[in-house]
Amino acid sequence: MTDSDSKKNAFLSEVLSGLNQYPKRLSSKYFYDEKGDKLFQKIMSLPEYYLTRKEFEILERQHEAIFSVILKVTHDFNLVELGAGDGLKTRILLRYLKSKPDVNFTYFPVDFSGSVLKELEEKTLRELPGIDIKPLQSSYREAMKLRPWENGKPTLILFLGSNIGNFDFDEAKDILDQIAAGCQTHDWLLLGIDLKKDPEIILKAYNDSHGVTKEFNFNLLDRINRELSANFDRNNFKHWPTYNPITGECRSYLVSLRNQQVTFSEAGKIVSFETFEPIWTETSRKYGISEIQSLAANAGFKIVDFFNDTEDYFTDVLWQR
Ligand code: AVI
Repeated sequence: MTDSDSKKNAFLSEVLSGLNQYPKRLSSKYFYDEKGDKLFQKIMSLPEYYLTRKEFEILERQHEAIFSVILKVTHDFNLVELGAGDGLKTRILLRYLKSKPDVNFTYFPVDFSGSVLKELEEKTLRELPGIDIKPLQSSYREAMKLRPWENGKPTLILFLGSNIGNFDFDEAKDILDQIAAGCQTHDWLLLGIDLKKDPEIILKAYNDSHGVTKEFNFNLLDRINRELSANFDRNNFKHWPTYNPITGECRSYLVSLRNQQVTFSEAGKIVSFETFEPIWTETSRKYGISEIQSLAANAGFKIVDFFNDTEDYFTDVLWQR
């Protein structure tokens, strides 16, 4: 079996098992095909999607303060980025590090999407020629198991962009445990977390006026149709984001507007939907400070400092093992 066959089989079995669950659920990791990557880039530049803008502000204004902690200890380290995406924000850090002649580092961007990684490598090398960059196409978990960066040097792991928010609470704890297990004592983790705030601001970020987030959600159905020979009709579903201020979970659903059956012709399977039955497609969790403190303690990290934007919408919190 080729690599692409086994990826397709894994996709099919995850989709079918999710759609046979109650409530029906699809993993948001499958949002990111070529079209999904482009839509997410568009989302990041939307006025309502404050997350990227706020994290940009933090890194732009506070990168020296963040690195002063690390450069006090070492001038020769690994910079690992989990879920690197387009790497645009990280280039602020790379530019700064490259401007310091006495600093030596290797950049290991990790991402699930091969096309995104390729673009990131090209752009980084175009803008910052000579950077030592070693991309790794992998999930976070696999990367933390493989750890190709392990060379005895101290490591700073970047896990930015509120990517941790896309995991359920227990999964997030599990990932942080795995990150901790793959760290040496004194290694650092810079974790980008979206903070709890006015629910209206949060909800608008996931229900933008241009309908890009809606399109991003629907693209999952298109992708399943394309890659798994299914026949979802997007006109029969509604994009429905919600925010729960107690759990901090912003969830996206696709709600079936009628009693219907969807056929997976190649696999010979049929999935039935009742009228108004939802598919839960994404969680984007927001955290409070005390929740962040308990996440750190749980995984065995000390909090070094919180680096927030001026409105306290978002934090890049620096932890040390
Ligand atoms: C990638 N991730 C942090 C984004 C988020 O905010 O949860 C994905 C996203 N989903 C809808 N809009 C953006």
